[in-house]
Order: sequence, then C-alpha cells, then structure tokens
Amino acid sequence: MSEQHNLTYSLSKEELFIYRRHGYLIREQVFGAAELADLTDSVERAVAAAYEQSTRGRTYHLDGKRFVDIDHMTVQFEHGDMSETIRVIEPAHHLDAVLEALAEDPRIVDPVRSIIGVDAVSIWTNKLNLKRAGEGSGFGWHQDSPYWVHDSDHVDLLPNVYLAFDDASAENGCLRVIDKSHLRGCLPGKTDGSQLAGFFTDPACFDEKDQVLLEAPAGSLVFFDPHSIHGSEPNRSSNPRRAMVLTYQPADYPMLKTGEVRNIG
Ligand SMILES: O=C(O)CCC(=O)C(=O)O
Repeated sequence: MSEQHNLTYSLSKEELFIYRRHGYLIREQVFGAAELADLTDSVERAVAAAYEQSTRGRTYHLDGKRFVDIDHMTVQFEHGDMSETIRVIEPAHHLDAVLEALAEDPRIVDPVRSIIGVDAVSIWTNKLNLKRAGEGSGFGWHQDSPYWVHDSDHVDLLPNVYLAFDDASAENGCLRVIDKSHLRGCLPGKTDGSQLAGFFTDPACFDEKDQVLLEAPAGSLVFFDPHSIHGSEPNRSSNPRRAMVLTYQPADYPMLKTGEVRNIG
C-alpha cells in the first residue's frame, strides 16, 4: 500500500483493477455506528422536509406511479394505491446539513477521484432510496448511462457510490449488479409499450445468472460503473433498507437536475 493511500481514501491499484474488471467494488463498514446514527437522523429529517415540500409540487404519474417535482427535486412515492410513503428523493443532499457534508466526505470522494482519474470532481446527482420495511418496492434491471446520456457528454465518467445506512441482505432488497455488464456500454431498453420501458435494460442483453448480490453491513460503500446493469428486489423483511447513491463527475460541470456547478472542496 503506498504512502499516498495511507493518507487518503484513494483506491489501491488492486481495488481499481477489481472495479474496472467487474464494474463494482465494495468497501465494508467505512462509516461507524455513531456516524450512522447521525446519518439516519439526517435522512429522516430530509424525508420529512421533502414530504412537506411535495404538498406544493407538480404531481404526475408514469405507469401509474406517483412522482412530484418540486423546483429541481423529484420525489417518487411507493406504488401502492395512494401511498404516502416516499420511495426516492433526487437530489437530496441539499435537504439537510449532514447530507451536504456527506457529499464532500473524503471516504466517498477520494475513491471517486481514483476512478475518474482526476484531482477535482463535482456532484452529478444523488438519490435517497428508502425501501421501508415490508413495503419498499424493487428497482428493475437497468443501466444509469442510457438515462443520463441525453444530459451529459461524458457519461463514462459518472461513477456511483452507494452508501448502505442499514444492513443490506437478500431479504430486505440489497443492491444487485450484473457482473462485467459495464464493459458493453449503453444497451437498448425494453420495448413493452409502458411509459418507463426504455429505462429498463432489454432482458435479451444479459443473463440474470450473472447477478451478484451486494449484501453488506450498514456503513458499507459500493462503487459501481454508470454502465453496470443493476437493480434490486422489494424489501420483504421487517427491517428498513435505506441507502444514498451519490454520483460524481469531473469538476466544473453542471449537476443533472439543477444545472448548478457543485465542485467538491
Ligand atoms: O437502491 C437500489 O436498490 C437500486 C438503486 C438504483 O437502481 C438507482 O438508484 O439507480
């Protein structure tokens, strides 16, 4: 391990090799119990703020699912009839000071610098994916790149960092990735006639047998490539599966939804 690696949280050569080969990498228990307690309090404050703001947002439905746009933020609700449970908030870092600080945390940002191969990065987007106990819905298999390619000319340079706020298991719907799928670039979407079809990867393009379950204790980080096919099952357990997915890009580029430039540091 180099002196540089001891001083920072950059990925080692071996870690970078694994990330590039497989399209993902796990670092377990990077955040400790006391930090996770602060972070989950912050997540719940952010959810309460987003819920309050959603009452004055613009509501629309896609494939029967409820979305609300409030300025540059989108809130998605759970799919059950009239559910008032928030499923996803994007972006979310601005909703609470602890999440603002998290977006700048070197344990998240230094590895991203190694992956992109630059010293300076900026925020592309981030999401709170909440998956509440017993009702949190799954995410169909998809790549992020086909969704982002319309708004970014450097879609290869948008690595994701998934932070698990709770222990993530098969039962509560942990993140899953299709091993090495990132090597194939942007793949075609489904064509089943639904409004969101194009966001989900055509099942003929991959084999579910290649999926890897990213079961990991709370506080772990999963770094994954914008071209990696990923998704997750519903939360069928009595434990929450809350997570934040933070996505970065080289410095000086605007954020996905707000158009604001948010350089780190
Ligand atoms: O949180 C998950 O399980 C999946 C997240 C995801 O697919 C996404 O945010 O694009």
